[in-house]
Amino acid sequence: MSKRLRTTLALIAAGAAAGSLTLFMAPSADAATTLGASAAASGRYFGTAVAANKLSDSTYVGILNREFNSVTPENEMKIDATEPQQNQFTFTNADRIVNHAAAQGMKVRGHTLAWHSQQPGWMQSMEGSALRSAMLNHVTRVATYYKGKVVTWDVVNEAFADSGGGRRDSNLQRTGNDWIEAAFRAARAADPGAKLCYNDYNIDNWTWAKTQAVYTMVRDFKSRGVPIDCVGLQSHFNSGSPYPGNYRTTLESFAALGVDVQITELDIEGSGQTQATTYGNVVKDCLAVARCNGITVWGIRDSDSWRASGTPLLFDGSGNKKAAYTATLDALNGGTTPPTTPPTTPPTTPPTTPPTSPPPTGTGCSATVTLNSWNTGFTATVRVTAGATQVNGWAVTLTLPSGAAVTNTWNAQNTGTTGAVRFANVSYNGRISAGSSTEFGFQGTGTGPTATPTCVAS
Ligand code: G2I
Repeated sequence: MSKRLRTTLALIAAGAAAGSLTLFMAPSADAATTLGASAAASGRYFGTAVAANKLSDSTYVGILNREFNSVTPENEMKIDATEPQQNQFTFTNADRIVNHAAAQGMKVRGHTLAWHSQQPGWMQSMEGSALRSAMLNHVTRVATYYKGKVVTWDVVNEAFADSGGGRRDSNLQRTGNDWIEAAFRAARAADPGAKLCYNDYNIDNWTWAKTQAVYTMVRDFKSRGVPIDCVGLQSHFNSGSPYPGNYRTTLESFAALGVDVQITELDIEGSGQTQATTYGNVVKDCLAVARCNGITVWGIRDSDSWRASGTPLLFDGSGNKKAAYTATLDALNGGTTPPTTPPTTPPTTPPTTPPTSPPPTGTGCSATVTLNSWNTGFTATVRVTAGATQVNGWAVTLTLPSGAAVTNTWNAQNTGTTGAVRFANVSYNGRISAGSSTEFGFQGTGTGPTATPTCVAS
């Protein structure tokens, strides 16, 4: 080999190595590819409600362990579950969730210590000072049992009326207006290390009387030194209670009182891109507020939801990621989804850049492939270009040689991994204006595709 050729090859190899370095240096590959790790990259958590009786469902647990780093027992820490008979406490089901979370390194949100609903029969029939004592005893006993294990408690849940800006009538409210602060003081005394939240629904819209009433209470608590650390916005959205355009204002306003804000029971009824866009907006609003430090969705698959018919969650009934999932993940990652896994074997041959399809003509779209190959695998960068009119969605089909297989894809969703593999746009890159381009990529084993790709626009 001539010296000149050797030098040229060395330079190309260096360039290839440098090219692959950007992949290796992609900020913590995991941080970009799961909800929990992506949220953790900005110091937040991403959680879900969990039902103890589903911990034997392998699909459910697989998604739980992969995607989430916080859990809220959906029903197992409620008063009827933990104190079914007065002064007889049962933590079996709650412990199953807490132990699972501990084994997986997940945080636990405790839900909930004092609530007008899901009271055991003995409590429902109590009133006055006997009820006040029983409630404080419950708060103390449960918070003490979980001391050091529950990071954040929903101390009081849903204490405000839906309209009118006042308290909800309940047996607890009738023990005296100070029942809420009494519950917070008891929780602080029992577990001084836990964050203490007031949690409610329909406090998302800043202009609503209920939101203002909770805001006024929190401001009063802070001014008088009542121990409160956070406000939980349940954020159950549907057509009757839609995501409000002033949601970020609400988060900012509560945070400005000196408390954290958490989105505690998020679900959004709907489907497709409309639902996905709303999920993305909720996440962006939280990320825009420094003290919005975590988001919990109220279940994993649509079929796990208390509103299953409204398909309000991030995974479908089979456990597949929905468009809402992608929009949520993208928003957590600041709008883009970088490559998921760097190549495990560094490139050993120079990259080739053969355009494999003609430049755009007329309507529709076209695609070109750039391959970066090594002896056992390749990465492919595919450039999708719109023709003379805007494209609103696209799908590129590439045929892989025999023996080759796609191992991961970024900025597109693939169908199939061998032979003719179809790559469709994801939520944020379907629209390409006339003559413009977008890129996606994938990694594979074996030899990369050399046949001309086809691109279909929609
Ligand atoms: O209603 C949605 C949520 C509103 N905010 C407070 C949350 O605690 C509440 O969660 C829901 C659970 O998702 C449901 O699973 O709370 C409901 C009432 O506590 C839960 O429903 C109950 C049913 O009413 C019971 O009949 C059933 O035994 O779930 C129980 C366990 O499956």
